[in-house]
Amino acid sequence: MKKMPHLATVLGCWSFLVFSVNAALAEPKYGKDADPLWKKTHSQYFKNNEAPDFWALVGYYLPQVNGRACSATSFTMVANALRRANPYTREDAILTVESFARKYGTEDYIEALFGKIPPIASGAFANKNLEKIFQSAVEKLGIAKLGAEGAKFIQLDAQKEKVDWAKQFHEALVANEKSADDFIIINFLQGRLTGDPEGGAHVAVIAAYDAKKKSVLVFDPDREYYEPYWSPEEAVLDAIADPKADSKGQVGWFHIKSIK
Ligand SMILES: [Ca+2]
Repeated sequence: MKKMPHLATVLGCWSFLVFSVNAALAEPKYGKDADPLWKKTHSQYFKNNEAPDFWALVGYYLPQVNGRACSATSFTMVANALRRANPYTREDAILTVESFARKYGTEDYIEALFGKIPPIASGAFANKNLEKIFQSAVEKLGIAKLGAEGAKFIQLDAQKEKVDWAKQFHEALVANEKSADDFIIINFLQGRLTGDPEGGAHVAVIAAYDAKKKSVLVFDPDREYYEPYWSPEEAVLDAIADPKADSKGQVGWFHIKSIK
């Protein structure tokens, strides 16, 4: 995440003002809970598993276009992956973050993404609002006939114990790994995984689940600073459940799926 002076907002990708700190430059880029893909720490996973989500997503792995666009970028990747088998013509364009937002976003969402005024008070990036936008988009894109079935925000129940959350998240990962007809987009505290204390509230796509190592491959759209990284399942849940991951206490993940 980063070091541009960014009027971060609890409603954007990053949750606080960030400025360059020279001392931080001596720290390694990745902490103990993030292994970048190039290290091949999970090479056996790719030898022994189909990795359906990874192969469907990798061609559409996008960088976020600004500090507010992590959720829009993550959804755009997923939408393209779910539309991959469409009978495209030469004239058909692949969805970009901007075309997704302008075609399927609401006026306040577009303003929150690209406008001059930071989206502090609009609520445009609240998870329940994003859920509505994603639901509308999957329906209009032909991904799901009923958008509400194609895009859901799975909110962790605050009344339940962490052990229940762990079970719920594990079951979601196992089910999601079975096919590229569905994807999980997580709302999480980025620094909990990368080790960078400046990494605030963020959104990314899960590209794979290594059940043997209980590890999650995160396609982080913050590509100016990160490549895909593997993180322990338990750490990813911690990052999702952290109260700082969402200003309204709506912690959880999005489940986007194709329903024909
Ligand atoms: Ca899947």
